Amino acid sequence: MKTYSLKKITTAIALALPLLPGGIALAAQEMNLAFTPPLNSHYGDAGRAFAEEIERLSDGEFKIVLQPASAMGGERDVLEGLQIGSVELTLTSTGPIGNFIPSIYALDFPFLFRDYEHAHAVLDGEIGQELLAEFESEGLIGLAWAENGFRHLTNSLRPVETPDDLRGMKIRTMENRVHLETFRELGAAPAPLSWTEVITALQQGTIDGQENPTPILTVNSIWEIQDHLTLTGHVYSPTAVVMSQIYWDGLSEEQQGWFRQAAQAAAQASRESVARIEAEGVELLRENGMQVVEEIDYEQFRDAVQPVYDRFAGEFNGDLLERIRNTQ
Ligand code: EAX
Repeated sequence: MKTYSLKKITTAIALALPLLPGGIALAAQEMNLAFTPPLNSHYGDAGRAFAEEIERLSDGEFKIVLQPASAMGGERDVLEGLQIGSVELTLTSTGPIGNFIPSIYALDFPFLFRDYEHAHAVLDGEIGQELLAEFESEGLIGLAWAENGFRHLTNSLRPVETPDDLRGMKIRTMENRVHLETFRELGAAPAPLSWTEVITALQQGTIDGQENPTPILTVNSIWEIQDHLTLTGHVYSPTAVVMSQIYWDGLSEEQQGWFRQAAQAAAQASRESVARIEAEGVELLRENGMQVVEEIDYEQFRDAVQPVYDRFAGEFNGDLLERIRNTQ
């Protein structure tokens, strides 16, 4: 006889109860939405938009509990949590996703996206939907592409204008093979670390620098532990809105439609938030004492990372990289 995990039984009951005759008002089905940045961030804005939209569409049948600031662990831990059903939903960068779904690494190649319009055209188009569909092979449901932003480099040693300035610098990267190789090719000494360990590692000097979009730099007051900012824009960082397949399978088709719609609202809110924060972000970082290198020798950086394309394009679906480049 087929056995059902307690988690599956309680989920089934919780989802079936509102259907009871006599319209007994029952407690909303609570679901956690975990992410690493704090609540007052572009991720918090996305999470709030998601929560409001799902409660509106479900007429209060579902209640989203926001779990910011790595309350449920780093991005990789949380993705594993979704796979076993200990977490329902997450907003995560693509940092650790390639380890689960290798084709997602295509989004992590350096200097691949020209600007935000290009990134949105790719992610909102055929390619973005194809990649979201691949999540299911890992017990995850890719609902939508929200935004983290173009990543820039910070460090506590010296201004970085050329790859030579990076030589030997201990740079934290996300737990991502393409990012690791990118900084190795740029001459740095990259160290893959979960975001949950970065601030302490910078404070203790075990790493000299890190790279993140402006909204992550400002919300974490990075000027307190980093002196130099270089606007490299070396990688576009999307944020995936992901649900545990265990919970997804317990939803009706109508309810699944609500979660997709709420994920779209989260994506839109995050893009608006990133644009708003970026409008004043660099000035805020400068006002707080960071030395800012606005212009890099782009060709030098682009040439230095060419081996990453040569090495990985074969492994991570090189055609996809071509299709991304050709997307208008
Ligand atoms: O998703 O780990 C990172 O640097 C990410 O940009 C951060 O966790 C937000």
